Amino acid sequence: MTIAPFVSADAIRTMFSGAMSDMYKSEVPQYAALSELVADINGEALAKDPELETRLKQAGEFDRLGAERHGAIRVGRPEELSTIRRLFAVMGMAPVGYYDLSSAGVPVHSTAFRPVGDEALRRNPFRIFASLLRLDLIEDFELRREAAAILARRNIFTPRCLELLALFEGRGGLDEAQAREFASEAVATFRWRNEATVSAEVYHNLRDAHPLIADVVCFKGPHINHLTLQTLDIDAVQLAMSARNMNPKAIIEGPPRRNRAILLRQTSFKALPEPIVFKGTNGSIEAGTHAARFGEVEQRGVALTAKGRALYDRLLAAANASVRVASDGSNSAAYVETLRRQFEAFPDAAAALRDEELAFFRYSPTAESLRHAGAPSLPREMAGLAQAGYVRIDPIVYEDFLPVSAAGIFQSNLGDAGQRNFTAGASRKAFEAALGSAVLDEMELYAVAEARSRVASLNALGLGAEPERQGLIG
Ligand code: OOG
Ligand code: NI
Repeated sequence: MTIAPFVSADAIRTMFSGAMSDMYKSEVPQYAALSELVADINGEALAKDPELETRLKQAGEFDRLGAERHGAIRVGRPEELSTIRRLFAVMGMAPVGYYDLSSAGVPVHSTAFRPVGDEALRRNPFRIFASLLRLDLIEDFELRREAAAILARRNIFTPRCLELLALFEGRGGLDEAQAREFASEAVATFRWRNEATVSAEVYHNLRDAHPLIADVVCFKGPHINHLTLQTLDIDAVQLAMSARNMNPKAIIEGPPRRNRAILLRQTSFKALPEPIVFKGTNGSIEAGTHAARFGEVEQRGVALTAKGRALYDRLLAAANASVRVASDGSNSAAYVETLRRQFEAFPDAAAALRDEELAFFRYSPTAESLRHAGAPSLPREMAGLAQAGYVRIDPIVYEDFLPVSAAGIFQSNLGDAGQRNFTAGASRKAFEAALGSAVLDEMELYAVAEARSRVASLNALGLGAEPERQGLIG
């Protein structure tokens, strides 16, 4: 008997993200329309800037411009989250970062499942933002008990999905046919089902406690609530969505438009009301609607160091304190202007971002310098090499999410009724206990990626490692 070889985690991730994309485009036609709009705008951006195509090709981005960069799900029980962790492990996605959304009035805490290695990220950076409902934040004891009882009755995974998961864990891999089947069984967990598992009355009671609670508790599974495309010009997408009556969010979340993009900018069209049916009495049904699902676009920039991030957080908080964005978008121009002014304090040139240690960069030897590897004429250390053009310095892309942005995205999809105050605060330990593992520290991942690239560059040039950086590389 011959044994078929295992498929790589990167390949399974790509099967999964492709299947999710097909499913979501057919479930939410306005998302398919957004994807065409984004393709047009990306085409225009490429036509305007002849060097952009070369840069994207160098970064391995060009061929997958139209592919999704992330999606988001919300689960209800700790056991659901831990199985989700195992599921994404098959696809080479590990939990990175802890996001407390309760301080922004959303009763969940979250992580991002994503690839972590440079190579895996280059192959397919698809991520899933995964939130766990915090029933402990429902004040009404009876309602909390009822929500927990409803959630306890459901099983969000297909039996075959669990079987293949066990097979993977037992044998350490899946062959091609198993991998394809696994991807499609995994996607089934996240499909839309229009039947609520509860009556209209229970739904509305939960909705009144918080719209997100109804979204998580009242359905058979954690439907994917959005997918996110990459755009080369997010400001153009925002304008085009308005022009086409696609009901965009009031503002683009994140930093303002800049020469040197930092972190992450995101916008979306708001969740569309969809027809659902509630359980009626004696097996009857009752018609209703539920709005949870939307489409998003993102544009990523360089990852910031702790120092850069502190500056970002301070400037963003100052802008938010001076203009509170109205959900109808009536004062968004004032907000955009305030944000722009605040961020004048954030250096907008690569050299300044580096010199002030505000952002992370990747170092690589140029083809020319490799020809001189080991030559005594080469400068001995990085600063000299960089100055003489012997190493290339590229920004390390921010691969994670932003809690303030995420809160804005949740809120614009929950309506004004989505605003609440929760005082319980972050609960990372409880989240990790539910997850069944610790979450990785994103700052450390970026610091290690930068340090490794420096050491690898020096080694390639025959210059040995920089001793003071070695401590970072485990
Ligand atoms: C997740 C919102 C967070 C993002 O892009 O920041 C998110 C959700 O609505 O479930 O996806
Ligand atoms: Ni998102």
